[in-house]
Amino acid sequence: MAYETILVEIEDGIAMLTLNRPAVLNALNDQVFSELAEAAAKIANDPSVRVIIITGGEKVFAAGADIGQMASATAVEVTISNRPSHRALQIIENMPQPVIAAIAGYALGGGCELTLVADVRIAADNAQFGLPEIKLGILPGAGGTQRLPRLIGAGRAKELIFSGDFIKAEEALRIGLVNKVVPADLLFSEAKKMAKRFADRGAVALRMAKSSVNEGLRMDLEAGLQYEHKCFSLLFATEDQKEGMKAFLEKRPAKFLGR
Ligand code: CO8
Repeated sequence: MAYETILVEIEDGIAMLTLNRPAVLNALNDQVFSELAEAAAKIANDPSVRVIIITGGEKVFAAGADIGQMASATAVEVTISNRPSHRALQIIENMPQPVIAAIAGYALGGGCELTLVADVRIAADNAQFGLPEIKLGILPGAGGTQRLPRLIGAGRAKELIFSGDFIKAEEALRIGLVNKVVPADLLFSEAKKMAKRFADRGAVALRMAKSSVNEGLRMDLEAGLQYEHKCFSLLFATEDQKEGMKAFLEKRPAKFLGR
């Protein structure tokens, strides 16, 4: 399928999803969310893709949901039009492969919320984050009031949500909103370097590790530990586990086949 608002490139097992509405700073409308959902669902089922990078390109990640589309919406329309965004974010969050968000420039509102469904966030030193919805008389309704407190704690999340203020990349790093800040011109090479590091690991163990963390966060500790133990035990049925441990004992790099 040809997409109009996103670009999809797959190379060496790494899929790059790029938001592509530069004239409106990659504002996220229903079409973007629908195309993201479609592309992500396809990639999730593609065993040749080991890692996904989501970006908005070199200048901006995304300045939020499309205010033009939302401005005159009724509550009923929003209930319905919310579906593409929620569907897209849910699909991306549940992709079996690791997802890295590579963020340059503004990541605001729904743009910031999109970064929250990635597993890892790398920010360019020119990145700015914020949830300015409160200044529009709404709230961060694409997971911002739920995923952000789980990531950085309720106090810091509430400060961002209540003020609508923007924070710079270094502050985002300090509060744990991003994993890493890199010079802007190195953003994509650093994201690809990290993607390659993940891709070199055993694919089944990677998927199980992601599932163990994500599912565990939805459970209480006891249930999470049991889930982790099931994932751990299951990996002993893989060739990769045999190879990984054999390679260690033979003092050579492991060659994982993803099975
Ligand atoms: N929606 C639509 N258009 C936008 C958006 C947006 N979120 N952001 C920027 N644009 C457009 C501008 O209107 C402008 O268009 P034009 O050239 O035709 O006038 C163009 O992009 C460039 O923007 P600016 O001229 O404003 O650029 P500046 O560099 O001066 O300012 C800012 C950049 C600070 C990012 C500024 O554009 C801004 O404040 N944007 C809005 C940020 C915002 O409030 N985001 C939150 C939106 S609400 C939201 O995300 C809710 C998510 C939850 C709901 C999910 C369900 C759908």
